[in-house]
Amino acid sequence: MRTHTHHLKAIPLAVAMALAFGTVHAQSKDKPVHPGTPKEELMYKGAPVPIKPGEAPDVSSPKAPAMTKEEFDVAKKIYFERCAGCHGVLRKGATGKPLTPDITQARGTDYLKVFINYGSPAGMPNWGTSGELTEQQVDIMARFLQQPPPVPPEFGMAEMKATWKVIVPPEDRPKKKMNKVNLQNLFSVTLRDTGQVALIDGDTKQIVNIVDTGYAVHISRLSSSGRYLYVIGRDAQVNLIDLWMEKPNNVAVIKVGLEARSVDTSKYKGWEDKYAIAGSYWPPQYTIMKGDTLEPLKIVSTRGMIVGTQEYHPEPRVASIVSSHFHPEFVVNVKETGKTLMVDYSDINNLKVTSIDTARFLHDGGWDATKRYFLVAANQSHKIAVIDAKDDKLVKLVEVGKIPHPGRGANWKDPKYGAVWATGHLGDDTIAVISTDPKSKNAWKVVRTLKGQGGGNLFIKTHPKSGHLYVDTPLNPDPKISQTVAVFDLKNLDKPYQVLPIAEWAGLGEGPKRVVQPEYNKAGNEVWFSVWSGKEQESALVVLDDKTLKVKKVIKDKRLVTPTGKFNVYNTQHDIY
Ligand code: DHE
Repeated sequence: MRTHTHHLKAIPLAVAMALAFGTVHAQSKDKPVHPGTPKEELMYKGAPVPIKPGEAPDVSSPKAPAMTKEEFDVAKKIYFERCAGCHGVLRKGATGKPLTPDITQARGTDYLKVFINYGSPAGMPNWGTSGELTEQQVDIMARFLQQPPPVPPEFGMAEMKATWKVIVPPEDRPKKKMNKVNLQNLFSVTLRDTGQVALIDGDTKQIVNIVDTGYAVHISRLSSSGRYLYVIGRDAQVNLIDLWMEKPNNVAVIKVGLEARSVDTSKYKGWEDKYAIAGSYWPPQYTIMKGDTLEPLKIVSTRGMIVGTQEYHPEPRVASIVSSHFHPEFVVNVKETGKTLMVDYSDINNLKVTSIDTARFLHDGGWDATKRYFLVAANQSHKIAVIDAKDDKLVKLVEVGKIPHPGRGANWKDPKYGAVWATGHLGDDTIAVISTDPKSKNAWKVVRTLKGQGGGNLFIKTHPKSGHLYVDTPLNPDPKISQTVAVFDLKNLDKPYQVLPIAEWAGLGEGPKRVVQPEYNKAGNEVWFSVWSGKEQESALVVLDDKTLKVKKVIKDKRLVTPTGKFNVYNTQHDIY
C-alpha cells in the first residue's frame, strides 16, 4: 500500500462511524461533522495504518452477513487505511469508539449502511456523491464491521531476523569522520510521503544526501555520541544511518513490527551508543536492539491492564520513548493502558521494568531543563504526567487544556516563575506553562495560560539561547492560521504574540502549505520551519533569524517532498528544547 491517502480524505469514514455510534448532526458550516471531535483532531488521527489486507486473515461469523474473499480484501484495505488509526486495529476502540461485533451486529447492515453512507433525512451528503466510497464499498463495510476483526500477525524474533540487514558491518565502517560536514549542525528532515529523510547541512543549507527509509517515515533520533542516526517509519522499519561516511547513508535496517512511531538510544554513562529501542503500535511491543547493527535482542509485549479500571487491553500501543540520564533506563510510554515503563537495560536477560501508573492515551513529551523530569501528554485525558526519572515515580498529573500536544515541549526561565516547561494543544488555542522547579510553591502547577492563534497546534519550541517561543498551528482549519506561526517574547509574555506569514515567505504555488515543527540550529540563533504541501506540490523549508524574525533562507529542492519533522543533530542528541 504505497499510495498515500491524505489525512483529509480519511475524515469522512471516521465521521460516518461516529454518526453510527453517536448523535447525528447535519453537516453544515455551523454543525460539527464528527460530533465531539474537532476538525483539527480528525486531521491528525486519520493517517492510514500500513498493514496490508493480506497480512490479516479473513474471519467470518455465522451471526454476520456473508462476505466473499474479494469483499474481505476491499474491506480490510479500507479499514486499515481509513478507520484503524482511531478505532484500533482490533476495533476495541482507541481514541475512537469501539466497533466490535457485539455492538455492530445489534445495529444490523441497514442501519450501518445508512450512516456509513452518510445519507440522512437531515440532508447530509452521501458516500456515493462524495465519491469517497462507492455504494458497493459502503455495503461491504457495513457487513465487514459485523464480522470479528481480522487480527494481523504477531511479529517476533523470527520475523524480525528475516527483515534484518546489516548493509555495512561495523568493521567495514569508517574509523573517523570522512566528510567535511559540521555534523553537529546537520538536520535530518522527514520527507513523509516519499519515505525518505533529507540530510541538510545546517551551515551551508545544502542537501548532503537523501536517504531511503520506511513508509511514511516519522521521527529521527541520535545516538549518544551523535554518530548514528536512527529513523523510524510508520511501517515499523528502523534505518540506521552512519553520519561518519563520506556520504552518510544506511548501514543497517530492520522491521520491528507492522506499525510503529518511536525510536531512541541508550544515553546513560557507560552505555552510550550500545542499545537502540523501538516501540510498535502493532504488535503492541517494544524491541531492544544492538546500537550499531540493529540486531534484535529483546522483545517485550505491552499488552495488559488499563490504569484505573484494571481491565485487559489487547492493543496498547507504544507512544514516545526517551532515554534516561539518571539510570540505564528507557522511558516507554504505553498509550491505551496509561503506563509509563522504566525499562532497565543494564541486564536485558533479567529485565527489570518499573511500571508507573499515569493516565490513558500517553503520546508525546519531553524533559524539563534538568532532564530529571519527563513531562508526557496523556492527550485524550487532557493531562500532562510528570515522571521523576531519578526516583522512578509519578510526581503529578497536571490538568491542562484540550488534547495537549507538546512535541518535546519548550523549557525556559520565566521572569516571574523561574524554570518552566510548556505545551500547546490540538483541541484549543491555549499554551499551558508549567513550573518545573520542584522547590517552588508552584511546582508542577500551570502558572500561566497563554493564548495562541487557535487550535490545531502540534509543536512549540524555544532554545536556551533564544528569547522567543514559536507556536505552530498546522492543523487549524483556517489557512490564515495553519500557514503562519505565532511568536511570543519570553521576556514579556503579557505582550501580544506576533504572527509570521511563513508560508507566504516560502513563495510557493497552490497547496495546503501547513507550517509545521519549529526546530533550532545548534547555535540557537536560527529557527527552521517546514512548509508542508501535498505530495504532488512544491514544499519548502524556511529558515528565520531568531533575533530579527526575518527570513535568512528558503530551502527549495524538487527532492524536498512533504517535509514535516526536522531534527538538528546536536539538539536532538542532547535533548535541548
Ligand atoms: Fe507524530 C512524534 C504518533 C501524526 C509529526 N508522533 C510522535 C510521537 C508519537 C507520534 C508517538 C512521539 C515519538 C517519540 O518521541 O518517541 N503521530 C503519531 C500518531 O499516532 C499520529 C497521531 C497519527 C499517525 O497516523 O501517525 C501522528 N505526526 C503525525 C503527523 O501527521 C505529523 C504532524 C506529520 C508527519 O510527519 O507524519 C507528525 N510526530 C511528528 C513529529 C514528531 C512526532 C515531527 C517528533 C517531534 C519532535 O520534536 O520530537
